[in-house]
Amino acid sequence: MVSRSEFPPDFTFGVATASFQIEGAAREDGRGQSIWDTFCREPGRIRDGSDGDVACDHYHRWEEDLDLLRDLGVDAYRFSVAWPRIQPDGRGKVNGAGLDFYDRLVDGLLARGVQAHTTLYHWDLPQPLQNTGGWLDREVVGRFVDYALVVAGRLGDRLTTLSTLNEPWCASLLSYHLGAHAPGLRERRWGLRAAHHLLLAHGQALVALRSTGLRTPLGIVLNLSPAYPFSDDPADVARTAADDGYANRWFLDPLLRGEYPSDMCAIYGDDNPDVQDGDLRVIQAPLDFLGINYYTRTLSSAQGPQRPAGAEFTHMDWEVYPQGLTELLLRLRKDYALPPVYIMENGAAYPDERSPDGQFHDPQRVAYLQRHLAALAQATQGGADVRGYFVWSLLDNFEWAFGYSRRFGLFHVDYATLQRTPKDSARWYQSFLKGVQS
Ligand code: IFM
Repeated sequence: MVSRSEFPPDFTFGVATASFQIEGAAREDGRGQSIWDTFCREPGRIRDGSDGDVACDHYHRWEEDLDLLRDLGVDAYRFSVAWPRIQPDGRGKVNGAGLDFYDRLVDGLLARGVQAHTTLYHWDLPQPLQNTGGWLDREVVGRFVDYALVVAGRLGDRLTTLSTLNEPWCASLLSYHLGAHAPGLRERRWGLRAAHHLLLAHGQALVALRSTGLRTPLGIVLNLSPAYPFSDDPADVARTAADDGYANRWFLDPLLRGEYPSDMCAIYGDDNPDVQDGDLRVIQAPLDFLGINYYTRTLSSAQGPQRPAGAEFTHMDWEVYPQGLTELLLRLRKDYALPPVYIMENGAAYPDERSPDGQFHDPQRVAYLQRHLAALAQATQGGADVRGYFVWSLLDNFEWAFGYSRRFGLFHVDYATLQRTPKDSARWYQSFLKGVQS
């Protein structure tokens, strides 16, 4: 049981999406190619062999999608801007048609009484920048700052928040070390170098945006997965600290303390990134807010991550562990000087099927959302300064290396017809937002 009244009256509730996952229109109106267009063409990278060429066709159906948001009754919508629509070459010439699209989108949101929360980079790097090394090349930092200034210059006056990066862990370690995301490289030192350049790009963009007099609150969004020891065996406990360092502290510490965690630097040895004088001061530029994406925890052991017996798992094979959200928020409050927090993503994939009555009944997703909202309410009552919560996602969409085989949406998307159908979870969220107790 959770109700809206357990949250402060000005708490923001929304839903989130990202450009590559929903827009489609991959070659229209001057959009350039991104690293994900390339990655999708490489055999074996995407589980169902799909790509983002059409996705949910949001680029053409954005008005219909904004009507869904309005009817859902959300306060806010979080979306990302596709850098290749704004600068097809990743540098220099700005594509006016790309900027116009987001300009219309923001105006369309405001006309429907929905706040706009924008992310500048949700992983679709222009391919021309990858051709010169992508995030391995320090030069990209300056290109990101230029891009950030262009977008903020056009949209900034109407945005409620502006985030530089979504989940730099995914854009660096998952992509350059573990090889699961574009560009699919597999060297730890590359993952760490990419992470450093992403953090530097974030910090430099913050400094540059503030120097323009922009008043929009600025932040970054991290995916955090708290690590718990499988047992009290010292080897499991040591692995827990290392997993936490790899996934969480490697990003939290430089952003909020101006240093990389020394235990992890000792583990990484020669793989540590080249940190130049002044880099960490820039990375530590004050945040107006910290965005957190929470889905699950890690259960760490010396043998690798464990699956707890008797636990529930989503279609991503992620454990459903709501109390991890409460504990994470309370721990962060204790360990860091935290700015206000937004939960920028939380949600669950389940293999939704249309029932004989034509509807999508998704009780597991409803329960997942209820339980995580209750965990969040508990954290705020325990003193965590959280200002908003966004469900991932408005629509079923392109789930990266899983293609279209994982559905996170409140609205089902039929990829043959592109028809959107509300699932029970959409109706549940709508009544939660209206204040109905459930
Ligand atoms: O779909 C992704 C999103 O792009 C980033 N955060 C996690 C989601 C689910 O995997």
